[in-house]
This record gives sequence, structure tokens and C-alpha cells, in this order.
Amino acid sequence: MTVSPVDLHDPHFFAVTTPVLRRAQIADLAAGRCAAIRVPDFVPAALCDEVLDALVGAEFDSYGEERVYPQVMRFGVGVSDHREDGRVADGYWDAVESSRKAWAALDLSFDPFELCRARLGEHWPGAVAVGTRDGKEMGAGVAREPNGGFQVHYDDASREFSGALLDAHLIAQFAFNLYLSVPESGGETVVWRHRWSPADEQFRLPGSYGFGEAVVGSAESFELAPSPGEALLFDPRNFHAVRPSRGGRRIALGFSLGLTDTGEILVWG
Ligand SMILES: O=C(O)CCC(=O)C(=O)O
Ligand SMILES: [Fe+2]
Repeated sequence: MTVSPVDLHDPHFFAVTTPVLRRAQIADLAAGRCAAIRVPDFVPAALCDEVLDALVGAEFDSYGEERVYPQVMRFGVGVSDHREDGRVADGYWDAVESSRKAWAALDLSFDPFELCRARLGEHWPGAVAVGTRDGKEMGAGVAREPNGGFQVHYDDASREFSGALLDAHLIAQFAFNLYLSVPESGGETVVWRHRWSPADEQFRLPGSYGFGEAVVGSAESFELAPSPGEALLFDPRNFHAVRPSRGGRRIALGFSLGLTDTGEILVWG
């Protein structure tokens, strides 16, 4: 039997666009019945602009340049920069505290991460809360500016950390982004229908979080050009990348989410 190219599409590998994030859609994402959920106008433009205006005047740090090249700028803390041999380095907790202070100093009229959690939880039966580790609250999220793009990579806390990252049993992981500013062109998010396997390590860029694009071979993919105010929730175990931006900054709020065995959604940055 010959398989025509059209049969090579996995009907569960697609991005759904929805005005409202439904409980069933989050369940489908966890179950692998879709690969991404886009919610346009997830946060009203006026609130996005308030955060963007504050961030534009703020000083961003860069991720560790050995591991993250091209350079990605960030405002706030990400635990991926504080991973040491599969553990959370002690310095993470001070970084979380500094990050809280830096966000508070922006003097916004609301907490954008709290608002995102509230929106995510509108139709979810369980709580959506910041995760804890050894009883301490993790970072709530970060603003990231990958103007040169993100290399092809995957995110999976259950592989990246030995033991449990949070004080909970995670059964699925999602990545969340709220786009505040997008470039005139470029800056697309690409997701491939390919999950890490041990042989992929031959494509690992030395010392990097990323892989050479050959790692995804001929895997099916889709490309999303984000709009300001849009939220993207996806399964980050699928390899993904962000294309370089041209003309304008690409700034998004981001955090990771884990679905627990008790039906809560716990986030961390
Ligand atoms: O900025 C994006 O669109 C995706 C960034 C990313 O790699 C992630 O959220 O895991
Ligand atoms: Fe990622």
C-alpha cells in the first residue's frame, strides 16, 4: 500500500484558535488531541500596553550566553537559568526575590501574571496557582525578548530535573506565552511533531539548550505568527523554535504550567 503525502498529516497535530479557553481544550492539549491553543485578545489591549510601556523603559537581563545563543533578553527569573545537574540551584531563590522586586518597581496597576492565571482558570475546575518547591513559591513568570529567535528545543521539566520540580505530581506540561509586542516580520513560533528521543542528542548544539534544525528531519510542523494580546498555550515537549525578528521588538510574558494528578494547574517561571 502506498501512503500519499496527504495521509501523512496527523489530525491531532494542529493549533486551535478559540475566543474562550474551554476546559475541554485544555484537556485535549494534555491528552495530545491538539498541539497548541491560541486565544486572541486574551488580555485587553490597554492592559497589554500598560505592561509593554513599563517594560520598554526597563532594563532587561540576558540569559546565560553560553547556553542561550542567539542572545535572549529577559525581565524576571526563569528556573532554566538556575539548573545545576538536574537540581534547582540555591541562587534561584534570591533571583525569584529580585525578580518580584523588579516587577513591583514597574508599579503596574495590576499583576499581569496573576491576570493570566485567572484567565487560564476561568473554565478550569481546579485551581491555577504558582507552584511551590519545598514549600517555597516559585517565580510566577518572565518577560522574554528573543529578537534573534529561539533555537529548536523542547521543554520538559520531568526530564530536565531529577525528581519532582514542584511539590506535586505533574502529569502534563504546557508552555504559556502572552505576546505584548511583535515585530513587523519574522518572530514566528514553529512547532514540530517531534518529541525528544535519545538519538536526538547528536544534534545538540554544544553547551546549548538548542538543537540543530536537522533534529526534526521531515517531521510535520506548523508556524504561528503571533499578534499582540494573543495567548499561546502549547505542549513544549514538541520541538519548537522562534524565528528571528525583523523591525520591532518581540516581547512576551511567559511561564510553564504543569497539570497535577489532582487536577490543579501549577505554574512556574
Ligand atoms: O515565544 C514563543 O512563542 C515560544 C517560546 C518558547 O520557547 C516557550 O514558550 O517554551
Ligand atoms: Fe520553549
